[in-house]
Amino acid sequence: LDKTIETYHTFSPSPNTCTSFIKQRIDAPLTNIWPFVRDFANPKRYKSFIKSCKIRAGDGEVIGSIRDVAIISGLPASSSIERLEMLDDEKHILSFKILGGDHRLQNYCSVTSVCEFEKESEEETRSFVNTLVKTNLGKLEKLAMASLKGN
Ligand code: A8S
Repeated sequence: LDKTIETYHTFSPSPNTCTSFIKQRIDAPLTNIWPFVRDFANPKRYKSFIKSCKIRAGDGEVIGSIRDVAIISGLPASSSIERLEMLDDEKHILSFKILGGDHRLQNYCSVTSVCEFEKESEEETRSFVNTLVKTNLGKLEKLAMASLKGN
């Protein structure tokens, strides 16, 4: 993970540009996440602000593919032209650059990567104990209800 971040999410600072980095934890296997991220032709599947998208060059998988994205109203933008820079199904990285369009971002480059985490042992311990205690409490409820009817 750290290596991926260092290699693909770090940029040498150029003057007058800024960078940002966001992490999102998703409690689902990588196989349920990566298909959405890798689908350069259909960004609308998980991006909320997109109205529509058309592939203008390439097939959406070959590097250099270009998409025309239409943005929903209410934002200071109406369109974006984006070029696929990297699509790595082994490392699970997708990257694109904005070539143009009607918006205020200049020189924008996006890198999205997906990586799987070990379930933390604290979480595993908690969920193990919770299963046992919930089973016991379920039995306690049944006992109490039976005793209620018996009275
Ligand atoms: C992405 C990330 C961004 C997309 C932005 C930041 C954009 O599509 C929207 C509004 C804008 O003003 C710029 O991964 C632009 O898509 C929703 C049109 C590029």
